[in-house]
Amino acid sequence: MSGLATLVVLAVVAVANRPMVAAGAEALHTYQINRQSYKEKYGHWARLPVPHGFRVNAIHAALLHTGKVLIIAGSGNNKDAFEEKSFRTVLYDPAAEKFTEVPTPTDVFCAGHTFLPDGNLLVAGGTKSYEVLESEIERAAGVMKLKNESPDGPPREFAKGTAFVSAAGLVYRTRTKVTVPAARKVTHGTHTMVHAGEAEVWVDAAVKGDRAVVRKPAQYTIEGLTGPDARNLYGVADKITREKQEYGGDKTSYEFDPVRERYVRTGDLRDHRWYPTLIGLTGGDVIAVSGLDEFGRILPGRNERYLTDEKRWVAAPELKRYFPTYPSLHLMADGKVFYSGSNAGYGSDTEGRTPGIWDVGRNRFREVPGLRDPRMTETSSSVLLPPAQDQKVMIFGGGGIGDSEESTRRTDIIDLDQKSPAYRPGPDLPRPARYLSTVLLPDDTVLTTGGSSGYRGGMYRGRPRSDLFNSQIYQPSQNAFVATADSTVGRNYHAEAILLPDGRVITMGGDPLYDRTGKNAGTFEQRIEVFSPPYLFQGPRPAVTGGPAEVTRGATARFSTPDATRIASARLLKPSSVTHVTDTDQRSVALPLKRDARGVRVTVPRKAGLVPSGWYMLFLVDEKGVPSVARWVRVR
Ligand SMILES: [Cu+2]
Repeated sequence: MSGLATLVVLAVVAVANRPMVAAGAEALHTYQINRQSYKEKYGHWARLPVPHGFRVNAIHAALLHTGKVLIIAGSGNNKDAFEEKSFRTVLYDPAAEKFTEVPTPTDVFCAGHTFLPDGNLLVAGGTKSYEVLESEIERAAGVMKLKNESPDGPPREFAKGTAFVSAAGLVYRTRTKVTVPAARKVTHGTHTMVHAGEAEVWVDAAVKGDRAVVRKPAQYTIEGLTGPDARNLYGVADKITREKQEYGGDKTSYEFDPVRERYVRTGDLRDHRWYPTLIGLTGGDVIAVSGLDEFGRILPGRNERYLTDEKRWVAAPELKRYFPTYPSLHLMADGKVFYSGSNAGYGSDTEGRTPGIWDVGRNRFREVPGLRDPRMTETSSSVLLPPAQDQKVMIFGGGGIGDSEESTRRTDIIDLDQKSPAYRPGPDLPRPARYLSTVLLPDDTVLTTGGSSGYRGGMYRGRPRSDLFNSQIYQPSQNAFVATADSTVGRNYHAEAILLPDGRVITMGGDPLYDRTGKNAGTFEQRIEVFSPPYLFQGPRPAVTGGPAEVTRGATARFSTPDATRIASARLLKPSSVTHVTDTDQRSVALPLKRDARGVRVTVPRKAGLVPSGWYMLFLVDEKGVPSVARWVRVR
């Protein structure tokens, strides 16, 4: 054989062998991760087969006390779906491995949610309008404040398309109909003041282009009004421009009923809210905090309260406090609310970003020091570490404000029981991460999975994609992370992970800005994975075979188990309700226990701040850290 021929043959062999080598490595990897010894140490990931008709953009997820996972898309961050009014919600039953569709009346995309004491999921706010990018805006637009100075007569209604005219004679038409109330007469001693009635509405310039742009506050007359009406009714607008229009919030509110499996309308929110956080307080009421209003402006600290018994929202001026959107709030044992500093989405880059303890009874806020990388709290996640009695909160990763490319490996931990609580350094994450999902496990550890180093899975340090496939378990007793098996699906923005009653963790969602090449628009990740932690590969699991369906705070209760002799701990895990790395529900409460021959007697803590009323998963955990399948228990 000539030298040249040999070279050619070698080249052919090399080319032919490359895929075989790759296939061989792949086969070896598949063999490795499926070995029992590997699963015992690192756990196991599996794809969940999802029938085609049930694939949705998982924006929100919650575990209902029926054991089913509520997966809410609404319009799913898809403008076409929004315009077609195609709003989706899917229920997944992990026990029966079945999906069902739930009718979704309005666009709950980017609402806030939290569980109520009876197990209903309160879902409030959502999307009234989609964002419009600057490049798509042909006509100058803005928010017109319509004023009515006449105290006489009924509210005045103006049809969609009503024309407001500037001093320069330019015309702006209303996008919707609008109703403005009459002025109010207020008497101070001998003086009577008139407070004009006000209402706001979007207006668009009648002409295209920059000619209709107004950058300064100005007054506008309403076409067609005569006599006193022309004096009493007019518009004022801060600016009418061709700037980007943010998503607008909605004010509808529902209780999702897990038994009837449907949305039940409640009273509306007082303010429209997009990206609000909902958190239950010790008395059973809920507060809604932050959000963008119907015109895409962040609410300047106007929060409100849901009266759970009356199923309606009321203004809460006594709780006025500014937070960025989707602030991460955790209910403390004493009924105060801890703001970890985590948040997602929108807000001032200076105000409302410092973590602290919010005394909602007196509306006082005490900032806490010590958080490292304080400018990287956006899209970080935080959890109340298990058990809740320790009153420790841990914050994980996070990114710079807005579409910043930066992110951090930092974790910090704060002990809220200390006299002067301060964040202290925790162990670094293996990689810088934002949008990390954090899930409390029944053995007092925390699984962290998914996320990306760059903004929405995109560019990070020169690479076009930055999804993270490494998962790890934080062990509070060691103050360290232990690596687990890698996930196989990248999950960044709009992703969730939830503990299932059988002890596995379901992960879904992911909304990358770009595709693999980093050049074209990304597509929403609709695949679902399920992680079986190492504790599921350690041999037989303890079982809970009987016990009450309801327990009372401060009381004891007996649960039967054939494995009583090896039960080491009992935990009540409050099911997750999570969106945008924000979950005010998830918590794990330790139950002191006494064993007898055929069961355990547990004591439920007395404080509602530790064990808020609601449905919980009771897990019995053996000496090796192996949990039972959960039994659902309602705490009153
Ligand atoms: Cu969002």
